Amino acid sequence: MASKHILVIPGDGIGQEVTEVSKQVVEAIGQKFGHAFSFDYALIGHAAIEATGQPLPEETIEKSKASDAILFGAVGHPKYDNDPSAKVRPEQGLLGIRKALGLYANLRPIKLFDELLEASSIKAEILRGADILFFRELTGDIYFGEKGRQDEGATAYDIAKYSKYEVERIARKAFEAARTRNGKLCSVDKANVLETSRLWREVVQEIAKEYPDVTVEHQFVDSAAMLLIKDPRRFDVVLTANLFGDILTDEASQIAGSMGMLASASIGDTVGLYEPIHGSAHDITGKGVANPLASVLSAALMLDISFGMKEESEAIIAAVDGVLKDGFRTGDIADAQTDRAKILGTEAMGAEL
Ligand code: GGG
Repeated sequence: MASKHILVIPGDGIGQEVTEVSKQVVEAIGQKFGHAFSFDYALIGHAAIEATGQPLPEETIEKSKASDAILFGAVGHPKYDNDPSAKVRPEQGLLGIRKALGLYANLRPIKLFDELLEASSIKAEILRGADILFFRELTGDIYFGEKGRQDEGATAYDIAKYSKYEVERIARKAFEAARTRNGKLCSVDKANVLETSRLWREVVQEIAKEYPDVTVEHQFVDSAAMLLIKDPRRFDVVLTANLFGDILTDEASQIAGSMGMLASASIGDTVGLYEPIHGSAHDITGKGVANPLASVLSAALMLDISFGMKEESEAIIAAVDGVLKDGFRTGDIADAQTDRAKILGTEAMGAEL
């Protein structure tokens, strides 16, 4: 019997609601397959600021390092969005934990369940069969460079920085994945304008020589953004930098029908962190209507990637497929054809799995 210790970091807003559902799904998998999963909790984001004054308490880092995997929710709170001068912010917790744990590769599968073809705002005939795996670099770029103000606050700057090493290690992960899929990789940058992107492209071209079986194309980010909507099936593995990956995957969530369907795995050389790509969504927090499936699919990634439990992971994906086939929907993935009686809240959707 495998024994795995999971740290649950629900964070803020709907993060708390959806993570509870995915934890219950992992417990059910434990019972069904005979695994002993133990759980602990830790604070991050606004919840941590309220309790400790810090968005990422030292205790959360220590518990993370002592765990076998992390099931993460979301961070954010509208009060900071309306106060741009706030020095302590929930998002610092998420960026900080990625940095502290060396989680440099963020895998974001854009998986379209057939039953949601009509829920997307993109035409079904363009979408059918779309299946993309994004590799978003997670610990560099403009997010982590020096930032500040000049001219008595009237000028602001954020410096984007990448080292050759940082690009190499994420590129290798993406090339390895492309090998196990369709042997196609698209690297997205802005090399016609940005120096960091020119380095990015040079390094990707260099690494590509180690993978002659992978066909590589380079796209500028503006063109990639357009092609994702126009012809999503042309993409397979997409490799990109931190900021571009953040933006493009929110856009790509529309291919899957909703942000509420997109899972992610953040990996590096130590413990993996698994989280839905959506944020804390305070507009729906406390209403019990959040879609828990992105978090549940993140738990499936955790079982597969961190624990090597492929069959268990596939059982979760099959359960998600099953509830969608049975016609159950949360509000974000319902369409005009949905039986109104089958529009469920967060907990009820979890109970159907
Ligand atoms: N679960 C994802 C989440 O909480 N997103 C909010 C956020 O601050 N995202 C910044 C980022 O992903 O870089």
